Amino acid sequence: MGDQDLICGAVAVLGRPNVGKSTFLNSVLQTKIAIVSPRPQTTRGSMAGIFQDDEAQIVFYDTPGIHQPKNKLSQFMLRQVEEVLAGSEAALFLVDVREGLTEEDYLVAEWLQKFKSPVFVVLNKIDGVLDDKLAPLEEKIKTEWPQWSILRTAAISGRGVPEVAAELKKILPRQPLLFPADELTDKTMRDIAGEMVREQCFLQLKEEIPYGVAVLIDSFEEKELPAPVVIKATIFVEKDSQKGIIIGAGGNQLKLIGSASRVEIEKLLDRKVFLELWVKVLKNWRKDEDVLKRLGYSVPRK
Ligand SMILES: Nc1nc2c(ncn2[C@@H]2O[C@H](COP(=O)(O)OP(=O)(O)O)[C@@H](O)[C@H]2O)c(=O)[nH]1
Ligand SMILES: [Mg+2]
Repeated sequence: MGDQDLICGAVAVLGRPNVGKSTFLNSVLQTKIAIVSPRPQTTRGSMAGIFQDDEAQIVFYDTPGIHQPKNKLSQFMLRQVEEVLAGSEAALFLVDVREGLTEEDYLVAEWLQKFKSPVFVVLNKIDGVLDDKLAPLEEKIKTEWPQWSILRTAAISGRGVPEVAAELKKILPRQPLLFPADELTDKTMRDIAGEMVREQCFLQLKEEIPYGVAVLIDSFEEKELPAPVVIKATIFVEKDSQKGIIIGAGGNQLKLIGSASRVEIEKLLDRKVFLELWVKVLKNWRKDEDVLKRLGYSVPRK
């Protein structure tokens, strides 16, 4: 260990679907890299968000929400959580204070029982409740899991988020950096661009449709400035009827998804983007291991 080593470590961000894990990641980095929607199970793979200041490098791993698996895609999602936990020095267990402890939170806690490093229960969405409702919830958590510390945040506004980083600095080791100092994430901009298209599908399409959507970036060309970055992507759906809905009358729905995604990608890259979207049907891709692999969701065989 060198004298100049910073405080440095990997931290798993866990919780049931929709508690605000991806919002927390964006908030602690003060940059939007992880996609967020009001619906559960938006996040499919794990993603590192690398927090860096003069004292520390904290690598936060956003994970898919822990839930009862229903298909091969859910198995992939839960496998991602397992892998992140195995490589982390601490874990944040996010709870939605507006809901209190639900059955799904106990499922998350069960996963964490096997985790031997420090766990912080992060009471998120405190903007949604009065302080006097928090005390009984904290009491309950202290009784259930006395070994874990409790913190409070409103990830959406950033309240309490720097305090989480400060607490982690107290327990993480000093060691050589895990990532180069200027890196923001372990994903490529190409991957994140695809996620931003998928995010718009979650935000703009109704009911079950976004769950059957996968996005593949076919090409990502960065030409010399001032030329825009040219991105071509395919949106895969499971049924012909869904293809019609995504394209919409006169191509209107697809145009809306395209322009909103383009705005988000432009913010991320800080330059002009030209985005071209195609829609294709890939029947039942969520159940097909070979197709899942092609889309980047590979489930290892046991
Ligand atoms: N009011 C409030 N909403 C939040 C907060 N954090 C996240 N949300 C919302 O909760 C929903 C789910 O957030 P997301 O980060 O996608 O949750 P994840 O599934 O755990 O990654 C989104 O609509 C967020 O805007 C918070 O602190 N306060
Ligand atoms: Mg998420």
